[in-house]
Amino acid sequence: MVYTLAPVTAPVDSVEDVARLLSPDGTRLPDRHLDAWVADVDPPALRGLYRDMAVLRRVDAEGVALQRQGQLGLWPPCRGQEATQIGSARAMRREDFAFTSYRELGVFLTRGATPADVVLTWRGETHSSMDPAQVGVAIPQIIIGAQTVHAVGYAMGIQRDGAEAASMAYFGDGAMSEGDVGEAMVFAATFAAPVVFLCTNNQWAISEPVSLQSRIPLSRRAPGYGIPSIRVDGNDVLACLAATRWALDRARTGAGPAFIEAVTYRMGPHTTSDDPTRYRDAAELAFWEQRDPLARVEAHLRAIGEFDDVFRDEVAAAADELCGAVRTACLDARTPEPLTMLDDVYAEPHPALDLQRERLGAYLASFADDGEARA
Ligand SMILES: Cc1ncc(C[n+]2csc(CCOP(=O)(O)OP(=O)(O)O)c2C)c(N)n1
Repeated sequence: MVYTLAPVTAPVDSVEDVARLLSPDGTRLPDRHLDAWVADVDPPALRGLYRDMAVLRRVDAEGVALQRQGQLGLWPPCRGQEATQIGSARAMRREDFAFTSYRELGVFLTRGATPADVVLTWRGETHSSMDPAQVGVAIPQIIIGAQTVHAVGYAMGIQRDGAEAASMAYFGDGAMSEGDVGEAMVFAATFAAPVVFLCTNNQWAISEPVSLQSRIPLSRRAPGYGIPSIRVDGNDVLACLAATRWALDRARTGAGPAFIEAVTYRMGPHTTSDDPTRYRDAAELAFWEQRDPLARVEAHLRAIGEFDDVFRDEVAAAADELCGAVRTACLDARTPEPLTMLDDVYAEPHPALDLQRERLGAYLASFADDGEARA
């Protein structure tokens, strides 16, 4: 008999209660579960992870700047979350497929999104600038948690195809309060779907702290669905890489879904429309500044003699180049003909869509300058 008459109702555990391989000061720590999954990560590979994170940070800052200059309608910054995004995305193979929210810029870049992909949607020029099949990432999801259901459906498809691949569902701590996520986890567990749930716990869902939404660490919810889980330091790129490799390997080899809670922090606002100083205090920000994901890899690389000015300049040049291309893609954007937005809705002709196209066409024509169209 299982008794749950006294469930845990203490507030969420400490953010330090996580599996980690790199401490905030850059010390390499052993971990009996994670070590084997990053045994191949030598100094060049670690430098590659640092480069990815540094480039991501710069491109993210460029997005904020472009929004502030009026070139983009909105931008959801991911500063602080670089290790979670790069570590997990680098664990994926080409044939795996990711379903993300709007904040996973690092996942898009890692999967090969182009500079135009990064900005055109936020500029309002297109519904989605990416071709999901090419990038291996579904179009960014704005509906909180909806992508988890899509990821499970895709994983069940993989399973039926007998393919050795997996899908990844990225979502935030706030999404854990959504029904979709619960449904996704029930289906994933029931069908042993090859899906990895990666919950980026960045402590806040806009102005609501995670402690309000969850009495227990989010990773502890997964076993209730029959899904194994791990809670890792989301600011530790090595731990994120290791945990995701573990989870993806399970999924690809038929052992079913896994859940990762990456404990991190959103350093900036929720989006460029938000003012976090209204709901967060400076001490909290200072606490997380000390746990910066890039600083700890740099400290570690310096300690082992792998970080010098040449490398720093090389990383800066790579970031400059990509930021330049992103800015050019933004400033050179051409607004497409309005009717083309209906082009890719269905693969085959559809009468309802034809009617919509006709009506929209007539509406647009009503703005024409010649009196004839207006009459
Ligand atoms: C179904 C749904 N409800 C509400 C919203 C409004 N909304 C946009 S972002 C957000 C907070 C999401 O927080 P979290 O899941 O922690 O992700 P984060 O933004 O922190 O990455 C909310 C409630 C939405 N987009 N979709």
